[in-house]
This record gives sequence, structure tokens and C-alpha cells, in this order.
Amino acid sequence: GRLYVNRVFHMSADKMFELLFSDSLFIRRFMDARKITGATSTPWQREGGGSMKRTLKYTITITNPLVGKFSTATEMQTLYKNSHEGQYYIVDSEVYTHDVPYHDYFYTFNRFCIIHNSKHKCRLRVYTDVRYKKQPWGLVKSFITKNSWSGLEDYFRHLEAELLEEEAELTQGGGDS
Ligand code: YK8
Repeated sequence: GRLYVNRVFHMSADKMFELLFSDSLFIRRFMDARKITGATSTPWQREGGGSMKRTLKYTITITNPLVGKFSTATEMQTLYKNSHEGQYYIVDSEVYTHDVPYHDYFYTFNRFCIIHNSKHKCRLRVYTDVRYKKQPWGLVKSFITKNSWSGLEDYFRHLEAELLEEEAELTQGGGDS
């Protein structure tokens, strides 16, 4: 896998969690900018072991010329039970893109770690991996991996840039941070 984001932000861990994993204005604007449409989400629901789960569905717009322009996607997120409010949050997400070539072979695994640093600082780490449900032919596998990495890199670079913008707005407006 790869580590796409690894940086300290000037905002609390709670704030970062709220921006990324609730129906925040930030995430709605980001989805608009990425042309991710029709997003629906189940509420966070407690599991037997104490972790929380939710499922998102949306349609993504794809810029890769090798692939059709749109695909529906399902994202299953798990928030770990050790994720103590305010200290750290670990969210694992599995993203299935249903309408791209070879979609039944692979999915994307993302791990978001939001670590409390101080009252107004947290570290965000995003680790990403392209995973296979069945083994494709070698050439196909490298094709999928290569095209997935380039899309993911673009997405997370954009997300990091937007978070830095949000951080700047928060620290300008806040005063007490
Ligand atoms: C989520 C991984 C692969 C996919 C795409 C497919 C290429 C098909 C390969 C063929 C278009 C928001 C991506 C990047 C679409 C976007 C997905 C996003 C960024 C040629 C064999 C959508 C995170 C996420 C996970 C997986 C990404 C797809 O929050 O290359």
C-alpha cells in the first residue's frame, strides 16, 4: 500500500473526524468539486464488537479516458471501537467501483488515522491499498493497479489541499487557536 497523507493539521481530532465522516459542508463541497453525485449514507450503527459501521453509495465521475465517464460505487466504513472520542479515530473504508472494467476483481482499502496531538492539533494519515478478490492475469493486474494509483493519488492530493484551505479558514476565524 501507500501512505497518501501524513501531516499535522491545526484543528482538533474531533473537528477532523467531523469534517471527513459526518454530513459536513466541507465533505459536501469536496464531493461537488470531485463530481461525486447522488451520495447517500446509512447512519453510523454500532456493531456487536463495539465498532461502528456505515455504508455510502454514490456515483463517481471518472477522467481516465480508458474507462466510461461514470461509475456507481459502494463504500463500507468501519470506525474502530478503540477510537476514543477526542484521542484518535481509526476508520477503515472499502470502496467497490461497480461499473469499471474488471470491477469484480478488485476494491480499494483506505485506512484513515486521526490522532489527537494537542487541543488544537491532530495528525491525519491515510493509507491506501488496491486489493484483489480474485487473481487476474498479470498484465491485467498491473493495468488495474496503475490506473487505480493514479486516480487515488489525484483524489488524496486534492483532499489534502482542501483540508489545508479549511485549516487556514479555521485558524483565521477562530482567534483562540
Ligand atoms: C472514495 C480506485 C480505482 C478507480 C479508477 C478505476 C480505474 C479502472 C481500472 C481499469 C477510476 C471516493 C478510482 C480511482 C475512482 C475513485 C475512487 C475514490 C477516490 C482501467 C482496469 C472515490 C475513495 C475512492 C476509492 C477508490 C477510487 C477508485 O472516497 O481509477
